[in-house]
Amino acid sequence: MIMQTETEKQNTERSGKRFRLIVRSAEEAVRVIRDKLGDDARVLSVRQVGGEGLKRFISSPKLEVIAEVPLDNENESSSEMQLEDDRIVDTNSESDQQAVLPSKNTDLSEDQKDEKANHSLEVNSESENVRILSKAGFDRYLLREIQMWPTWKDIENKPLADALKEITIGLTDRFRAVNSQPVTEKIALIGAPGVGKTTTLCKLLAHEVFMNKNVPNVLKVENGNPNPDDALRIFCEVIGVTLFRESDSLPPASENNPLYLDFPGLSLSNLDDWVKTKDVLDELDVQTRVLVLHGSYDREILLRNIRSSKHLGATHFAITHFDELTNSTKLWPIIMRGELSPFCVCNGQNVTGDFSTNILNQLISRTFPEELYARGFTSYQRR
Ligand SMILES: Nc1nc2c(ncn2[C@@H]2O[C@H](COP(=O)(O)OP(=O)(O)OP(=O)(O)O)[C@@H](O)[C@H]2O)c(=O)[nH]1
Ligand SMILES: [Mg+2]
Repeated sequence: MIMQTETEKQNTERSGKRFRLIVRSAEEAVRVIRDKLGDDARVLSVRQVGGEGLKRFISSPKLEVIAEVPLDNENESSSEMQLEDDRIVDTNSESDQQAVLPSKNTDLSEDQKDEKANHSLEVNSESENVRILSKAGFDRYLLREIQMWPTWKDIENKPLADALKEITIGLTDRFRAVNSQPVTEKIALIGAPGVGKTTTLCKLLAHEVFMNKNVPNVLKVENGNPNPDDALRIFCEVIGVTLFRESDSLPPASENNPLYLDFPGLSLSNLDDWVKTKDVLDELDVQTRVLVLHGSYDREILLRNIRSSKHLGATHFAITHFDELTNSTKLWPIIMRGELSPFCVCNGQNVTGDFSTNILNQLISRTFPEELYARGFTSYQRR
């Protein structure tokens, strides 16, 4: 990592001994300079250096730092350090950290202060997996949660392929630990306007009719708000399902005659609507209250939806527009809070398909981009 160049050697006599460091981040530079060159070393320049050829596309630039140690402060370990550092250069070839080097007086955390200089390699490989994941678009909240797992210390030092595997196992275990409430024969789809409630309902109906060979019924609830039903009405006609607008004439719901309820959108800015909906659901004795979440909404909005849904006693969640997500990582931390049980994931506009109740599979298959698996695989081949 630290190499003395010819030019730098020539400058030695004049002002001190100069070193060139190729590091991945500002933090690493500060640590290496302090640990290996001493407190009096001073930074002369910082420059970003990129990867070569194809590597440019998968690795981000490193930082090249020129530091100088005053002559009287030079210690004998500098030459020993050289051998060791050559090894580090060989091992660490990629980085995505782009930071500006802080001054050598930058405050270091207690952890950093305790680190031994020779430990920097482990620390770098630890952050390498994190960097690769964040660069691949991994949700930062999920990343933070994973870093708090008791197994993280193991995972962070593993080769990428093994780390991905361990993360998958960790996520699967946690997903399975999430409380899963049973689905009853009356199922209401509720949520904010336009999130895909009616589309999801149609998908569920088609599944009931064609796959489960059941005879479902539908109740369209107005609840004081208009709930246009053209598409739903036509769809019900096409698949032979009866659409009710009043609850009085409803046949009793049973396992083979489940009742699905379609509600108008509930505004996040009007909690009263959510509370009123709870009364309707209670009155109709609907136990399964599925909050429909638009998968493309950002974390804060999704959490707000979940909070609002508490006012109507939501039990499950369905995620729509899953097809529009670049990956599923944003959803993991929300799901792992365990406030609602998983119901289904919707993957498109096709009302006779594009949905799955195997949420775990859906989430896992969209957690890591292909590119990461490919990289993990390459790291195996190199071993
Ligand atoms: N890409 C994609 N589009 C979807 C998905 N689910 C629903 N949509 C589309 O989202 C739009 C709104 O869907 P609706 O089912 O009418 O939504 P809603 O929640 O019933 O809307 P309101 O009843 O008006 O509150 C439609 O254009 C659907 O085709 C999905 O999983 N993926
Ligand atoms: Mg609707």
